Amino acid sequence: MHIDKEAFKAKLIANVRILSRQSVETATQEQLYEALAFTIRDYVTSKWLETHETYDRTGCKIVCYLSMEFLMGRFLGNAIMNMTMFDEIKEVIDEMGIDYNLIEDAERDPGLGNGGLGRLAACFLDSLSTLELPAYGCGIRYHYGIFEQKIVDGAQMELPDDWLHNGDVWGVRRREYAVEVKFYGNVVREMKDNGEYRYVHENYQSIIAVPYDYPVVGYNNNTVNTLRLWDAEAKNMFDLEKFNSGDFQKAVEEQNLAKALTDVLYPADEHYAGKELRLRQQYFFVSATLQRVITKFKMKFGNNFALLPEKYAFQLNDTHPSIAVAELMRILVDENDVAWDEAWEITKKCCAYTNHTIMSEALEKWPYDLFSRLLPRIFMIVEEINKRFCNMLIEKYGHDAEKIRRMAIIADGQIRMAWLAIVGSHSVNGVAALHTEILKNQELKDFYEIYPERFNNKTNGITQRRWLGHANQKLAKLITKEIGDGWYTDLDELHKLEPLANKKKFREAFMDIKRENKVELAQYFKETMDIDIDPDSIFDIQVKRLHEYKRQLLNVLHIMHLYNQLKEDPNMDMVPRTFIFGAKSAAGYKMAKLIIKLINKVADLVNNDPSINGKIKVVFAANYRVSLAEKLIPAADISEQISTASKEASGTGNMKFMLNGAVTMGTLDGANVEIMEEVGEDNIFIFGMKADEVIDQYARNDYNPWDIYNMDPDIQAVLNMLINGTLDSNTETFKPIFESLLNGYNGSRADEYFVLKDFNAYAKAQAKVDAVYKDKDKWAKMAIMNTACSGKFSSDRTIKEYAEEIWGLKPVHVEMKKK
Ligand code: KVW
Repeated sequence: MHIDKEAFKAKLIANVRILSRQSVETATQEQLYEALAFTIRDYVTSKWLETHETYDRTGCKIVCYLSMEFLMGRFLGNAIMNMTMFDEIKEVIDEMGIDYNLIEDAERDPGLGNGGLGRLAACFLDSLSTLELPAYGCGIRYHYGIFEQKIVDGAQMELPDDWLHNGDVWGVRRREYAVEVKFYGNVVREMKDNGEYRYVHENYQSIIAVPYDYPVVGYNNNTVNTLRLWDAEAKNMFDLEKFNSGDFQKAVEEQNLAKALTDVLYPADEHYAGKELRLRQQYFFVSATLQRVITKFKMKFGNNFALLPEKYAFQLNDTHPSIAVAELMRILVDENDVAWDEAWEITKKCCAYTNHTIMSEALEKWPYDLFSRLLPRIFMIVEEINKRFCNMLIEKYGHDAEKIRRMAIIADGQIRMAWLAIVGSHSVNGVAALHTEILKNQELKDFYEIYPERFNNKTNGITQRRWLGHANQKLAKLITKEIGDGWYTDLDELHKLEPLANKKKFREAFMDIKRENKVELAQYFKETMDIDIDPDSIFDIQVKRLHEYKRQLLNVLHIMHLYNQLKEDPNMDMVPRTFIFGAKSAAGYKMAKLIIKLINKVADLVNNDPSINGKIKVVFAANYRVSLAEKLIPAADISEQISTASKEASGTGNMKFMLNGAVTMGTLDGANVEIMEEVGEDNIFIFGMKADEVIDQYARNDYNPWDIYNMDPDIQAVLNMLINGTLDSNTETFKPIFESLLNGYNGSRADEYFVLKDFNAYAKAQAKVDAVYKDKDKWAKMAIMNTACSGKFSSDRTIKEYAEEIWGLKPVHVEMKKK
């Protein structure tokens, strides 16, 4: 988009003055950021208004992506890139003597999510806007995002993430769309005029849901969709009646209650804890979203609810918003007098559910009493859904009591949210081909048997705009120079790089950029951690949430093994390697925290031992988050994707690394399987057990890791380091890790994730990396092939599949009216 540079400059100067009472010369980076963001927001707003005017005028179908998490990353740079204003803005900023990068860095990184699931939601929104698909992201405006991680004496410390501290430039409070959400109380039955019953919720507590809208700018088009995040406010602060009647104290108390609701994101990834506040958050944003949608629907289309599935689709991001199934039934049946059967058909047509994990500890199962107390009417509706579903099962299977107990939505005093989501949706999808097969054949077999037509796969993707265009501007420029800029909206264009892998000049240019990115990262580590790393070493990176199944432990045990080898033979022939980790652990996940400590203690040992000649370095990059990922990933040579096969549903970090020319070291798990299909076996390092072997091994239950420990002196030496004082003078510190690997810990199986079973295969694959890297040409070809073959993993491809196969959603072109 072309801008009038002089007009832009004037607006920017005015905004610095209005917002901060400063001049460009005296303003801080934060103040300059705020002023620039406001200036850009003005351009965004014109398109935003036009987009919604178009949606209203055409009455088009809209998808609502319901998610507890949106890990958006910084807005400013992304908005500027997607508006294709970057070059001009950069020029203006340079002319004004301001360092553009410092301004971008002054933006707080809004961490309203834990990891892959929240980031996927953000990539999807970017693709929806770029593909001109009408969409809302619907979620919660947490006042505190994922905690800020500090490392103190090797251990993780959590600090609050006060992301709203400097204000909220991108959020627009929409007081006029506030809705009431009701909790607790009781339900009474009333006779309607026609002799039927109506159920009425009484004696409830109210919270007001107020939406804040954030713009989601499409790439090089006029579409600006909305991320709508709901905030909680107290009812009596709202309507001032109670206030005037003197109940000030009560109003303030209520305000505190309301505030608690949206105060903080639950920082546990793939872990269900059964906390009431979490269920309150879920119902709060789901109810607010659906109430608002139905109000809007009625304004546009009247009470013909049979039309609802043609106008709205609700995608449930995991089971977290699955209460939507019951809430939509409540709104239709109780509030709009739609008959149950009709409402049920409408609900199923509107809702679709995405499953992201088979990890049993992540399954949401709410205790009956908690659920019925908090949401008495919703509970009744779930009971009715369950009754009808079980009757259907009895009709189909006779009295196969075991099967019906397994499949019932309510059983063992719990409400199984995944079952509710499946029964109440027309689509159930997994997030990678392997994952979907495991769902169909194992975890959700019973449901696949009755509803085969509902099951489908949607392999995850990532947006190339943020993960290449913004994160790796040098590589983006080189690629555009060679093959044009079509890849911004059609990532398969990258295949045109394949023949260039055979051109020496291109290989050099490609690897020069990789080296520059490594130098920049080395500088960052020098500045922030005062650590020296060698840009000519292999950058081997594992960044993701800390989870036992993701096996950061396998990586660090292998580093300890390399260290032992170097101690024995300091002249061992190996390419120097820098192992980089980034990972947050849930605050209460003891084993994960201990693994973080282990990585840091190994780093202390290895980095401070001159006898190994700097051959290996270990860096734990604290506070891993989207903005740090944007620095790390472009500098990677090796991408560690080493989860126990069958456990990682998809992974999306794997795709970001591949796009940036890193080679995957991985198991055949999640989307790694499809990455190998795309890039070819020769351009990836695959090792270890396969998913079916893992599943069979669990079933046989005859694995004894002691056999490995006793037979393998290398593994024995490494494990002994955990308990012999090498790493920590307190020999008890890492004992739980030793225990969990050999005997099982806290009721888990011994080496539940097959770290020892896969160790040798991993070490061998890592030795192969070393050998291949020595051949510079060969490595460059592999790296280029990874970028060239990453087209499939664009979230544009994923979103097209959702739009066509699940939502029946068509693009709506937005045209700017001539001023
Ligand atoms: C609770 C999750 C936050 C709170 C998942 S599965 C479950 C959760 C649960 C998050 N996150 C991850 O989703 C990603 C996106 O589909 C997958 O790539 C990843 O494999 C999966 O672990």
